[in-house]
Amino acid sequence: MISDDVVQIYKRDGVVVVPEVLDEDTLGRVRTVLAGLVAAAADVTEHTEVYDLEPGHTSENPRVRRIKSPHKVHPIFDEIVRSPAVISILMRLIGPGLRLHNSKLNMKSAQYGSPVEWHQDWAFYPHTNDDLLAIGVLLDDCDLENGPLLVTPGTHFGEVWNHHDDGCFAGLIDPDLIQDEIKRAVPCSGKAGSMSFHHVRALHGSATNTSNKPRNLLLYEIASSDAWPLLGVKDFAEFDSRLLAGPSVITPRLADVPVRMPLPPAKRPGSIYENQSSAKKSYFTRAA
Ligand SMILES: O=C(O)CCC(=O)C(=O)O
Repeated sequence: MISDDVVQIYKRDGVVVVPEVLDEDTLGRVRTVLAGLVAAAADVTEHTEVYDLEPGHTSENPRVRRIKSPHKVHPIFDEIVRSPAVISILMRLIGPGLRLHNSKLNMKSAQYGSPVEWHQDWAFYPHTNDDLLAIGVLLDDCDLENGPLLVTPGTHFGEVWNHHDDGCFAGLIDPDLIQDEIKRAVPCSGKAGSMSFHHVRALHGSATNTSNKPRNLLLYEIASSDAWPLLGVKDFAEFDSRLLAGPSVITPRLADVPVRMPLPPAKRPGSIYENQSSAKKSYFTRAA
């Protein structure tokens, strides 16, 4: 599915976009499921296990910022991450053993979709080794206008920045500390159905969607199966149910990697948007 060149780009930059992996039929089915989920958000008034809501959400005008763990919400999201096309790419990048860590669907609706402040995923879920990545499935055509994921090449080899504010985890980096890296960030743009792959230590963020086009991004966090979460495994059967390829592993591989624990926990738990909202400084401008 991907050439050696694509694998080399991922290893060098810590980010690569593979064009149009998801077919039109699957895209259409996902959009129908998503429209149903957003309509059903009319019944909720606050964040739930499924919904993270945008500021300004009402039952007349439901505004969803994120569907949490969509693989638990509808089988189509599990089907996509287990599809032969996706598994074959993952095998080349971090295989052969693979485990789904989690999934999320960041909506970034036209005109107000919220930004995600600069961070490294590694600060949220450190593991025994860093063979982890996030897949970003573009559910809409995405360009500089509608708030693409921005990733800074090469940062996956560097430090893990402080993601704390006022003594607690806040899920973002003080933008003054990373001005040069922000300037070097590249957009993960492409046609709907394309997929970005970014390393768990790669610095990234994304701006408010002020355009008239939606930017829905389905994200899967994937670990090599010998990478174990440093925050622990609460339910081993559930942990193993997320294996995507290869056998169960009880001999984690320990690598010499920089780590910061996301503790004490965020003052505002629930989602990255909530975590980041407690910080004093932010980089991106929010919709009015
Ligand atoms: O939706 C985006 O553009 C950013 C996604 C992200 O980095 C996250 O949710 O952790």
